[in-house]
Amino acid sequence: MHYVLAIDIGASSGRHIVGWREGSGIRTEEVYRFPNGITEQDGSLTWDTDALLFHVKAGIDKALEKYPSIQSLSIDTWAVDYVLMNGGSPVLPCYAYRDSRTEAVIGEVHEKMPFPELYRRTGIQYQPFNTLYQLYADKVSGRLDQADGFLMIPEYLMYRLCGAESHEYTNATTTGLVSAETGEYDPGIISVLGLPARFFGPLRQPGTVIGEYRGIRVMLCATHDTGSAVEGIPMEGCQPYISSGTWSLLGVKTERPVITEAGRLANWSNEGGAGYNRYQKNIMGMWLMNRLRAELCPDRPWDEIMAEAAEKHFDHLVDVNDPVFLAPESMKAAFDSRLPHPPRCIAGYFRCACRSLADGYRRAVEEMEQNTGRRYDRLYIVGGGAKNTYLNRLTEESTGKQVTALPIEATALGNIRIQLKGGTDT
Ligand code: LFR
Repeated sequence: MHYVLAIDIGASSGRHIVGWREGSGIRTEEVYRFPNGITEQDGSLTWDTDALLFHVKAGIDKALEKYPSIQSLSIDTWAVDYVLMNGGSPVLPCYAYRDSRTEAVIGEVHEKMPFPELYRRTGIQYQPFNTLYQLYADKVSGRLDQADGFLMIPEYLMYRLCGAESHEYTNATTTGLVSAETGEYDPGIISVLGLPARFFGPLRQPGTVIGEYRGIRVMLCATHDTGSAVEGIPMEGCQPYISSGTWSLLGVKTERPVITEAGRLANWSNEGGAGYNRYQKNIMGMWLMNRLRAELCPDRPWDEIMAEAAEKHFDHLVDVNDPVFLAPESMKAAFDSRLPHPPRCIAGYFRCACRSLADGYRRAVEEMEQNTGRRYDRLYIVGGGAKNTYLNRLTEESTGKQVTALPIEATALGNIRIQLKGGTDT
């Protein structure tokens, strides 16, 4: 049997899932799961890369105990964040994208290259945390002077397993530095921003084998988790999807990037997929509800919270993509600051979050249809958020699309699927 191991790490947890073909489908078994989260260090938000590496290795040990003949493994994580490298060693800390250090430099970046020009070249949405702003902040602080390169988080973890430094295409697109035309780093942007050219080598495609760890081939999947998630959706044709986790990524596969003025103004992104373009929008997602729950009712089961939310009478909405929700100290206070009056009970906040999300999905679907010039009748929802039946119902009502909610580990499945297709060697 051809067994492969997907290591899928999200902002709040990671998992090791073994996969293999059976009949015409793919079978999977989760063998290891571990927590992840942002760590506060000297007033900054960071990732604990040592803890991640520890769990990556512990999970591989576990997987090998049960499946000693695993042939390949691959790691995907959230996008945009990276580890600076110097002579093969990390230059820490590894900042988390919700840290606010980029705020001070965004204006300067846009003075050097205005956002419309960045968008024309890359097709990548504006997010204050995009890698180009983070690298520029490192340049301004002098941190880049201590580094000879950078690796995105999954690349860093795989480097620590097999010793090969590689740069993978799907995740690279989220840096905001990759040309939509060539699919390689855009030297024009890099030189205008004064970033070191030596940091930006050629990109490798998902499916490339880069090395070996304990006899297992280390292969690149779509190392951006959303890239793997889209590959993991069992979809007929090209229908819209929402990959619903910490973020809700709503989009559709297209052959080529769609770069228009309307798309730029509504902040649509063109991110790399496993052989196609992902025309996609970031919507704040389960983050809103996860933070509300952690703050207001950490011990209450989700189904109870949602059942109560569905019955309340609080119908005000917020704009879920308002930056106030990105990293607030109190999520409740963030909602209060955007509502005419606070909900009278805790469930009211969750009702407001769900209805506002569904409304955000509606607007995004309308924009997507306008910008691509196509109409769609279905909407696939995958990932942990697909379990929220109340939100699924609201989404179906607000978008008018037939919702197919698949509470599957689409990201791990996509990671596995790419590995099973077989690898090309570097
Ligand atoms: C989802 C995701 C999104 C990206 C965000 C930050 O996990 O990868 O696609 O915009 O995290 O990296």
